[in-house]
Amino acid sequence: MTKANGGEQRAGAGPISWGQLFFDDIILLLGLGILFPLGFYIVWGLLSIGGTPNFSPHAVALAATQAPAPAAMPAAGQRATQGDKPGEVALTVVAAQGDENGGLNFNGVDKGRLVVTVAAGSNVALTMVNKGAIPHSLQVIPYAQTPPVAAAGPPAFAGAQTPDPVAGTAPGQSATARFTAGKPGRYLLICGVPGHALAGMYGILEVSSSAAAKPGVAVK
Ligand SMILES: [Cu+2]
Repeated sequence: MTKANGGEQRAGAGPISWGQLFFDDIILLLGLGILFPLGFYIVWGLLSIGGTPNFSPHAVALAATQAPAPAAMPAAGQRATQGDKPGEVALTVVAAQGDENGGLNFNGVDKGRLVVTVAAGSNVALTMVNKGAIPHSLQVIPYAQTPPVAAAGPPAFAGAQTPDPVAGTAPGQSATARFTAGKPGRYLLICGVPGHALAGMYGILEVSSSAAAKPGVAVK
Protein backbone atom coordinates (compact mmCIF):
# COMPACT_ATOMS: atom_id res chain seq x y z
CA MET A 1 0.00 0.00 0.00
CA THR A 2 2.76 2.32 1.00
CA LYS A 3 4.69 1.38 -2.12
CA ALA A 4 1.75 1.94 -4.30
CA ASN A 5 1.12 5.29 -2.67
CA GLY A 6 4.76 6.23 -3.16
CA GLY A 7 4.56 5.23 -6.79
CA GLU A 8 1.44 7.26 -7.17
CA GLN A 9 3.08 10.21 -5.49
CA ARG A 10 6.11 10.08 -7.83
CA ALA A 11 3.93 9.73 -10.85
CA GLY A 12 1.83 12.53 -9.54
CA ALA A 13 4.90 14.79 -9.26
CA GLY A 14 5.20 14.75 -13.02
CA PRO A 15 7.87 13.36 -15.38
CA ILE A 16 11.40 12.82 -14.02
CA SER A 17 13.60 15.79 -14.93
CA TRP A 18 16.38 15.34 -17.55
CA GLY A 19 18.91 16.38 -14.97
CA GLN A 20 17.98 13.51 -12.70
CA LEU A 21 18.14 11.05 -15.60
CA PHE A 22 21.54 12.38 -16.52
CA PHE A 23 23.12 12.23 -13.09
CA ASP A 24 21.60 8.82 -12.35
CA ASP A 25 23.33 7.24 -15.35
CA ILE A 26 26.74 6.27 -13.95
CA ILE A 27 27.94 4.81 -17.29
CA LEU A 28 27.13 8.05 -19.13
CA LEU A 29 28.95 10.11 -16.48
CA LEU A 30 32.05 7.90 -16.60
CA GLY A 31 32.06 7.98 -20.39
CA LEU A 32 31.84 11.77 -20.46
CA GLY A 33 34.49 12.06 -17.74
CA ILE A 34 36.95 10.16 -19.91
CA LEU A 35 35.93 11.10 -23.43
CA PHE A 36 35.56 14.85 -22.92
CA PRO A 37 39.10 15.47 -21.53
CA LEU A 38 40.53 13.00 -24.07
CA GLY A 39 38.97 14.87 -26.97
CA PHE A 40 40.11 18.19 -25.50
CA TYR A 41 43.71 16.99 -25.14
CA ILE A 42 43.79 15.60 -28.68
CA VAL A 43 42.60 18.91 -30.16
CA TRP A 44 45.02 20.87 -27.94
CA GLY A 45 47.92 18.62 -28.97
CA LEU A 46 47.14 18.98 -32.66
CA LEU A 47 46.93 22.77 -32.34
CA SER A 48 50.30 22.83 -30.54
CA ILE A 49 51.96 20.70 -33.21
CA GLY A 50 50.51 22.83 -35.99
CA GLY A 51 51.49 26.12 -34.36
CA THR A 52 55.09 25.26 -33.43
CA PRO A 53 57.79 26.44 -35.90
CA ASN A 54 60.45 23.94 -36.89
CA PHE A 55 63.43 24.84 -34.70
CA SER A 56 65.42 21.68 -35.12
CA PRO A 57 69.19 22.35 -34.97
CA HIS A 58 69.54 20.83 -38.45
CA ALA A 59 67.06 23.29 -39.94
CA VAL A 60 68.81 26.24 -38.30
CA ALA A 61 72.24 25.09 -39.55
CA LEU A 62 70.79 24.63 -43.03
CA ALA A 63 69.28 28.12 -43.01
CA ALA A 64 72.63 29.56 -41.93
CA THR A 65 74.49 28.05 -44.87
CA GLN A 66 71.87 28.42 -47.58
CA ALA A 67 72.16 31.19 -50.11
CA PRO A 68 69.96 34.21 -49.44
CA ALA A 69 67.53 35.46 -52.03
CA PRO A 70 69.22 37.21 -54.98
CA ALA A 71 67.71 40.53 -53.89
CA ALA A 72 69.66 40.31 -50.63
CA MET A 73 72.99 39.95 -52.43
CA PRO A 74 75.24 42.97 -52.02
CA ALA A 75 77.68 40.91 -54.04
CA ALA A 76 78.29 40.79 -57.76
CA GLY A 77 78.76 44.08 -59.52
CA GLN A 78 78.38 46.01 -56.32
CA ARG A 79 79.40 49.66 -56.45
CA ALA A 80 81.19 51.35 -53.63
CA THR A 81 79.35 53.68 -51.32
CA GLN A 82 80.50 56.60 -49.28
CA GLY A 83 82.03 55.40 -46.02
CA ASP A 84 81.56 56.82 -42.55
CA LYS A 85 84.52 59.12 -42.94
CA PRO A 86 84.80 61.78 -45.65
CA GLY A 87 86.43 60.37 -48.77
CA GLU A 88 86.19 56.81 -47.50
CA VAL A 89 85.22 54.07 -49.94
CA ALA A 90 82.90 51.53 -48.32
CA LEU A 91 82.69 48.02 -49.74
CA THR A 92 81.09 44.85 -48.44
CA VAL A 93 81.87 41.22 -49.08
CA VAL A 94 79.89 38.27 -47.76
CA ALA A 95 81.72 35.31 -46.26
CA ALA A 96 80.04 31.94 -46.82
CA GLN A 97 77.33 33.11 -49.19
CA GLY A 98 75.66 29.83 -50.03
CA ASP A 99 77.40 26.49 -49.96
CA GLU A 100 79.80 26.91 -52.87
CA ASN A 101 83.12 25.27 -51.87
CA GLY A 102 81.46 23.97 -48.71
CA GLY A 103 80.74 27.52 -47.58
CA LEU A 104 84.41 28.52 -47.87
CA ASN A 105 83.74 31.39 -50.28
CA PHE A 106 83.34 35.15 -50.53
CA ASN A 107 80.18 36.33 -52.31
CA GLY A 108 79.52 32.75 -53.38
CA VAL A 109 82.81 32.25 -55.24
CA ASP A 110 86.20 30.84 -54.30
CA LYS A 111 89.82 30.78 -55.54
CA GLY A 112 90.30 34.39 -56.56
CA ARG A 113 87.09 34.83 -58.55
CA LEU A 114 85.96 37.68 -56.31
CA VAL A 115 87.73 40.88 -57.32
CA VAL A 116 87.60 43.99 -55.18
CA THR A 117 88.91 47.09 -56.94
CA VAL A 118 89.97 50.36 -55.34
CA ALA A 119 92.11 53.26 -56.51
CA ALA A 120 95.57 53.65 -55.04
CA GLY A 121 95.63 56.04 -52.15
CA SER A 122 91.96 55.64 -51.32
CA ASN A 123 90.76 55.14 -47.79
CA VAL A 124 88.85 51.88 -47.73
CA ALA A 125 86.28 50.51 -45.28
CA LEU A 126 85.98 46.87 -46.29
CA THR A 127 83.24 45.11 -44.36
CA MET A 128 82.89 41.35 -44.14
CA VAL A 129 79.47 39.93 -43.31
CA ASN A 130 79.71 36.37 -42.05
CA LYS A 131 76.68 34.43 -43.25
CA GLY A 132 78.28 31.08 -42.48
CA ALA A 133 77.93 28.66 -39.61
CA ILE A 134 81.58 29.01 -38.53
CA PRO A 135 83.93 32.01 -37.99
CA HIS A 136 85.54 33.71 -41.00
CA SER A 137 87.79 36.73 -41.46
CA LEU A 138 89.40 39.03 -44.03
CA GLN A 139 93.03 39.93 -44.46
CA VAL A 140 94.81 41.70 -47.32
CA ILE A 141 98.21 40.14 -48.03
CA PRO A 142 100.70 40.41 -50.90
CA TYR A 143 99.69 38.36 -53.93
CA ALA A 144 100.85 34.74 -54.08
CA GLN A 145 99.92 31.83 -56.31
CA THR A 146 99.26 29.67 -53.27
CA PRO A 147 97.53 31.30 -50.31
CA PRO A 148 98.83 30.67 -46.79
CA VAL A 149 97.26 28.17 -44.40
CA ALA A 150 96.20 30.97 -42.06
CA ALA A 151 96.70 34.68 -41.45
CA ALA A 152 100.32 35.11 -40.40
CA GLY A 153 102.00 38.41 -39.77
CA PRO A 154 100.71 41.88 -40.49
CA PRO A 155 98.43 42.69 -43.45
CA ALA A 156 99.75 44.35 -46.61
CA PHE A 157 98.40 47.72 -45.42
CA ALA A 158 98.05 48.85 -41.83
CA GLY A 159 94.56 47.93 -40.65
CA ALA A 160 93.74 45.80 -43.70
CA GLN A 161 92.24 42.94 -41.73
CA THR A 162 89.23 42.19 -39.59
CA PRO A 163 89.95 41.87 -35.85
CA ASP A 164 91.82 38.68 -34.90
CA PRO A 165 91.81 37.17 -38.41
CA VAL A 166 92.94 33.73 -37.21
CA ALA A 167 90.09 33.32 -34.73
CA GLY A 168 87.70 35.05 -37.13
CA THR A 169 84.39 36.80 -36.74
CA ALA A 170 81.46 34.80 -35.35
CA PRO A 171 78.62 33.58 -37.56
CA GLY A 172 75.97 36.23 -38.13
CA GLN A 173 78.40 39.03 -37.22
CA SER A 174 80.22 41.50 -39.42
CA ALA A 175 83.57 43.26 -39.09
CA THR A 176 85.21 46.10 -40.97
CA ALA A 177 88.81 46.50 -42.06
CA ARG A 178 89.83 50.17 -42.45
CA PHE A 179 92.97 50.94 -44.39
CA THR A 180 94.59 53.15 -46.97
CA ALA A 181 95.33 51.27 -50.18
CA GLY A 182 98.78 52.79 -50.40
CA LYS A 183 100.55 50.87 -53.13
CA PRO A 184 99.07 49.88 -56.50
CA GLY A 185 99.12 46.22 -57.39
CA ARG A 186 97.42 42.90 -56.93
CA TYR A 187 96.79 41.48 -53.48
CA LEU A 188 95.15 38.44 -51.99
CA LEU A 189 92.05 38.88 -49.90
CA ILE A 190 92.10 35.83 -47.68
CA CYS A 191 90.08 34.35 -44.90
CA GLY A 192 92.70 34.03 -42.18
CA VAL A 193 91.00 31.23 -40.26
CA PRO A 194 93.36 28.21 -40.49
CA GLY A 195 92.77 26.07 -43.56
CA HIS A 196 90.15 28.30 -45.18
CA ALA A 197 92.33 30.27 -47.66
CA LEU A 198 94.25 27.15 -48.62
CA ALA A 199 90.92 25.45 -49.31
CA GLY A 200 90.03 28.29 -51.71
CA MET A 201 88.53 30.96 -49.49
CA TYR A 202 90.29 33.92 -51.04
CA GLY A 203 89.64 36.70 -53.51
CA ILE A 204 91.71 39.40 -55.17
CA LEU A 205 92.19 43.03 -54.22
CA GLU A 206 93.21 45.16 -57.19
CA VAL A 207 94.69 48.47 -56.15
CA SER A 208 94.60 50.46 -59.36
CA SER A 209 97.26 53.03 -60.09
CA SER A 210 94.59 55.09 -61.81
CA ALA A 211 92.91 57.48 -59.44
CA ALA A 212 89.90 57.33 -61.77
CA ALA A 213 89.47 53.57 -61.23
CA LYS A 214 85.91 52.83 -60.13
CA PRO A 215 85.88 51.08 -56.78
CA GLY A 216 83.67 48.04 -56.58
CA VAL A 217 83.25 44.32 -56.00
CA ALA A 218 82.93 41.99 -58.97
CA VAL A 219 82.65 38.24 -59.48
CA LYS A 220 84.73 36.85 -62.33
CU1 LIG B 1 86.86 31.40 -43.51
